[in-house]
Amino acid sequence: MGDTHRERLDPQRERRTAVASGPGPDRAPIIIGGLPSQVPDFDPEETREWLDSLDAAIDERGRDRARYLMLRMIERAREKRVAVPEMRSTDYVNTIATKDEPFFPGNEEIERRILNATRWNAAVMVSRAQRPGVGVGGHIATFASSASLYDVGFNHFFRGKDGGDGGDQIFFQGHASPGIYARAFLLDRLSEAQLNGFRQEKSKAPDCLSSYPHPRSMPDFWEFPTVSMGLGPLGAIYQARMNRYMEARGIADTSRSHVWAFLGDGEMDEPESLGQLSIAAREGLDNLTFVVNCNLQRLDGPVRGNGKIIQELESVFRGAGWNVIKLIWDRSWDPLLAQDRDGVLVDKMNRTPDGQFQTYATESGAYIRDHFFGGDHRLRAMVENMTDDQVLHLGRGGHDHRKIFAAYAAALAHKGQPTVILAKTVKGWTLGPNFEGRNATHQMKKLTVDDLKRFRDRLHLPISDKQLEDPYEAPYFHPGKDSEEIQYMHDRRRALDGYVPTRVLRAKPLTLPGDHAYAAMKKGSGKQTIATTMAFVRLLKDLMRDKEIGRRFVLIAPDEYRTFGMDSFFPSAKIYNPMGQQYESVDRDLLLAYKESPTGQLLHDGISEAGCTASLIAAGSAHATHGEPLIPVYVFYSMFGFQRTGDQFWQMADQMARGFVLGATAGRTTLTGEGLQHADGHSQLLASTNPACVAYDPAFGFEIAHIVRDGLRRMYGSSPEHPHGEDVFYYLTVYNEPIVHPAEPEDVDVEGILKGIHRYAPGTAGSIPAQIMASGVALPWALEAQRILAEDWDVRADVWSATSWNELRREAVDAEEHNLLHPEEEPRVPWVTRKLSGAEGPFVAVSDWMRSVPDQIARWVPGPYTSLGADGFGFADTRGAARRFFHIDAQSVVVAVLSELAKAGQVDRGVLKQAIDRYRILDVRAADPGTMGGDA
Ligand SMILES: Cc1ncc(C[n+]2csc(CCOP(=O)(O)OP(=O)(O)O)c2C)c(N)n1
Ligand SMILES: [Mg+2]
Repeated sequence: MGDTHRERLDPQRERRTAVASGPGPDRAPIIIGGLPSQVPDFDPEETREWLDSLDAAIDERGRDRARYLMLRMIERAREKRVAVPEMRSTDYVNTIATKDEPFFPGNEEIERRILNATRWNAAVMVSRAQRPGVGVGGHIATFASSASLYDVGFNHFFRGKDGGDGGDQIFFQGHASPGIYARAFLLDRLSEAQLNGFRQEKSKAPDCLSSYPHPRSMPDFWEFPTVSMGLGPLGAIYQARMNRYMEARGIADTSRSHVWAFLGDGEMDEPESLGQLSIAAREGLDNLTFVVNCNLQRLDGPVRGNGKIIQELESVFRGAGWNVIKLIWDRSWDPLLAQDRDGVLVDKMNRTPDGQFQTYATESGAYIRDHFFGGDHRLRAMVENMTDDQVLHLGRGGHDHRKIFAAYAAALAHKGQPTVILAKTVKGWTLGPNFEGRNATHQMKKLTVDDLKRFRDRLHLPISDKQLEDPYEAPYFHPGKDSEEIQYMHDRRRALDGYVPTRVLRAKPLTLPGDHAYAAMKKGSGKQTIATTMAFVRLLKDLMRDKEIGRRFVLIAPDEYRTFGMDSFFPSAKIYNPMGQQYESVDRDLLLAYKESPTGQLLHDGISEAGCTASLIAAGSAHATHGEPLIPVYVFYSMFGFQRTGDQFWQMADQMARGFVLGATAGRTTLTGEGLQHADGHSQLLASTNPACVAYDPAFGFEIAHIVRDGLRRMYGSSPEHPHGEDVFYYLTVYNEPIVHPAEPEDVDVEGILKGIHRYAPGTAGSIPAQIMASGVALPWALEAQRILAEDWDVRADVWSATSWNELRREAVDAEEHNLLHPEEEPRVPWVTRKLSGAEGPFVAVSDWMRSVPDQIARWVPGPYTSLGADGFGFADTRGAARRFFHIDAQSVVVAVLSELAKAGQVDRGVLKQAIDRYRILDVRAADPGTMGGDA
């Protein structure tokens, strides 16, 4: 023990350990953690012998040789299942040894010709879109760098949907879209007119193409929107997980589906790109492959000029538990690496920063000979017999079909872990010296006549100089329908189950539950007080019991099931976990025990709203992806929905995903005690900015029932207008304040509930007419104001429940637009105007939202209109104090109504001061504190 201790303090030994972990002190350690310090050395003698051998190897053969031996030892130890710590990164060479590359089954010559035609057409399409008078932009250099990565996928791996299942799910790098269009053109999937309509979606409609992958713009083509950096990788992880979930729950056979995500190396800086890697490893998603196109550049310049992005990503992914395949060098390096006995070449590769490699990509063979190979006589000797041209063409792995094939095959064969392929490429590859590796290449869109000629020569295309005289009219190249190339492409796609990308709708409409499922909601809550959140959960329980659709519900929450009273689902529906529950749950004896199961229905994505939203999107588009509709119900703190993951909701809208999104704990004053960060007074407004989002702010259970029923009908039912349902999703804000839910009125106005407003309680006493509109949790305040107004001020106010300010506005805007364009027709009166016409007196709106929410309809209210709202930051206090502070409580509504009546001359102005004093409107302490509870 004492010896061991002394040894550890021995500086000589420290030095030797450091040397053993790398050839120089500047090298980062390759073993994380080193020796476990609490493990005693039982045989110091033997240890000493091993260390002496290592020292001898270093002294006699040098550090590089010693390092090699050490790495081999580690490798052997792993083979023999000795648990040595993971290495964080490996040498800057291909992970797959040349001898381990499988047979390449393709015809390289034909594939090269196909690729050349694709490269040309992609660039020409973008360049044409730059012609004077159009100038709509596009990207050339990105696809130029990743063209082979896609082509090998298309020719040998990506599965289409003709095999009876969902095929593969492929997330294409957004701004590589020109290449995907160019390939579809060769296959006659897109016409020349469509290519000419690139980025001119209205002016060239219907012959047009969207800038990036947008399913909403091209619903038969694109499946996954990706161009908002970071959302593609995040979405791909959860798509792979959703595939597993659907399989485990017996909803679809996804066993042959593989998820491919093509990503940029710059894109990996987004927190969304890397933030959820661990879930993919934890759940063993070997149905997922990331291909990171490491062209070493982002938009402005190098991704890691002074460092090495491939090495950095290798560490990150490996640390997260992924299988990492580095694809750095093409086959022309193989003979050089084979000669590299001293490791000088690998060492040079290891030490050269990315910024320098980028410069090599722009330089001559002579420069590379001098600068890369020049520093060491052994390196110089390696290229002695090569011409400058040969040195120049020592290429990168991401452009070598055979090596790409080997990497993809290895990724598919790898079991138990997701794989990332880090493929090194040159940005702008084959586009010539003005593009390749240039810092500005990302945004360069115009090819000059000289660029075009060089490019044509490089691609060996039979296009004459004359055809290139006007660079904006450069012709597309198609080798002919019957050519060997095109036949080859079709053959390959036939063998791989059809064309990709393809989006199809083949889900059958669901048989939706009838009245019985909603019966309980109709009855109200009797004497019991429950929050609207709980009312929704009760309805959900009833719907989940339905034989037809019950199993299609996918519940999603970010570690908040308990907050929302949904822990009651734990023992029955269970939490999805592919590993099941390998421990005895601490609460196993309780009725509501925590229960994980491989067939669980609930998704518990941890505290990750981004992860949950990605699950929501994958589930909500399963009707298209796999032909099996799922009904996701995602419940979250309303503050952390649109505000935190608004871009993903936009992605959801683009992907035309459907489902129910529940902003629970809504309202700026309703979640007592939480304060500034939690008090949501604006998510309805944010929701209004999303064109696919149908948002409601219901007050009572019976309203929720009608809204959910209609949502199911619109999204999952079939109508002549929408045989496959509508591409919308529902946002409902629900609150945590317990109230008594009334039974549904006999003459309930269902149309009003669904369109956005219904008269819930006409005034019955008082003589001066007025109108109060309220939504959500504010309904009881309005009813209380109605009572006070009648009793104290002889005012007869009708109370309206505004279930959707957003929908009212949307309809009115449509009507206005119609009127603008059809002056000859009888003007359409917005529905809200019609609905409110005939209502007497001024209108006062109140809600737990900022005023902008009800103000959305101001233009169309037929009469004087004002609103009360919770503008500003929320804070922690009692509900009563908060509502008095914002002047949205019942007494404040009374004062507001009187104020409007005074303006109209219907009451004396003098009563206003009286009312303010009587209710102590300016004193937050005078307010009834209201009910308690509701923290999280
Ligand atoms: C969230 C987001 N921020 C910024 C952009 C703008 N943008 C488009 S491409 C790009 C650079 C991409 O670099 P990289 O990921 O390395 O892709 P490459 O083109 O090099 O393959 C940027 C910043 C975006 N599309 N999304
Ligand atoms: Mg890049």
